[in-house]
Amino acid sequence: MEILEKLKNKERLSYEDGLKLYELDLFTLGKFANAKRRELNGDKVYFNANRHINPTNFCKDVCLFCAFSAHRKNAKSYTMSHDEIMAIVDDTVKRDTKEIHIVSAHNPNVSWQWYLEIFKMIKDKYPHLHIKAMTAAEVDFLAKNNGFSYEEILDKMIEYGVDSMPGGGAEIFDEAIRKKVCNGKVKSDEWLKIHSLWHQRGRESNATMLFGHIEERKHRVDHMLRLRDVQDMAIKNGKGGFNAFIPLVYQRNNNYLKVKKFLGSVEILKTFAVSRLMLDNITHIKSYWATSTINLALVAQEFGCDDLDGTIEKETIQSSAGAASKNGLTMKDFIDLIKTAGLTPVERDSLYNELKVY
Ligand code: V47
Repeated sequence: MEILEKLKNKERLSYEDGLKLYELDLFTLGKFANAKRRELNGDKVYFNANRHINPTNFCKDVCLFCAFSAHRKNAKSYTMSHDEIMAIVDDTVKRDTKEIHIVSAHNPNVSWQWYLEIFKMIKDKYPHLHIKAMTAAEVDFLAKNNGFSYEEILDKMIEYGVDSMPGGGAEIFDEAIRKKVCNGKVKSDEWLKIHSLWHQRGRESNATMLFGHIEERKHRVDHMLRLRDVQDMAIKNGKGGFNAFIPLVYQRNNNYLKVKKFLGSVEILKTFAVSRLMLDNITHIKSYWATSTINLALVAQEFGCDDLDGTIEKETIQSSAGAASKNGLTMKDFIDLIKTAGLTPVERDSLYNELKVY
């Protein structure tokens, strides 16, 4: 079979190959994905000590899959004061948190300074904390809402202390599906352009894909290939790039998306494995435990993934839609679970420098 030959020869895979990968049985596919994972990351499972903060849920956009933003089903809108945000940071640093992951809704009632001064305030007090903040959807919103170019917003982010960008807002790049699930939000080519501009500034970011809703396999493969092209460009330029690809499993509660058929574990694992093989130029594939459950996230470590994300402490976006991630996990949980799975726990920083191998 031609696809098996290509896998054995470690050839770069095309769109058609991506679809053929899905046709393989899970164990054949998993064997190749695991081999690639071991070639890149050995038997290490990465995680970090992080804290998620979502400063506001008031959003001008209505994404049908979202249960986090304030809308009819979740009428309670909030916007934190900077003091409230700082109190969370003051508390979390006591537990030796290394990364603050900040994602907000697109709130037209606050200024661009309100968004960006959060980062400056944290950096001034805790210069050692890594700030992973501003999805490309937020960059697009701040730019369009305030008459700035993407370049101007990205430069301001650097000035105010953002270290790296999270992968949110990518959803699914196929324009027809995107229009159905999140019409009005940052467009696919804009999302890709924003990350590319960030990479040109020598900076690193992540990339997500929301799957298991109304998209099909072909849309997932297309999504991966658009990211692979952007990463090729970063590598060619010798600057910045994507650290990790994060396939987010769609959570079904409290939102407006009418999904008839939900994915089973086999299709979820296949998607992790396909992404490991298609994205030959992105070193890490994260099975984000909040959306895949910690149990499947651990199994996924044998199917191409090498990262679980972090302790999180408090999670709002996915848990609003039904995920069991509200209160995070402890470092001890991670270490014990990874060891029990027969793999090597590695605490990393946000850019995948190894801090401690257990
Ligand atoms: O883009 C919204 C997703 C994302 C649902 O970069 C949902 O390290 C599942 O991007 N079911 C934001 N997902 C979170 C995000 C992220 C998470 C963890 C790590 C990183 C990283 C980034 O949350 C959004 C959207 O795709 N989301 N609603 C839902 N119902």
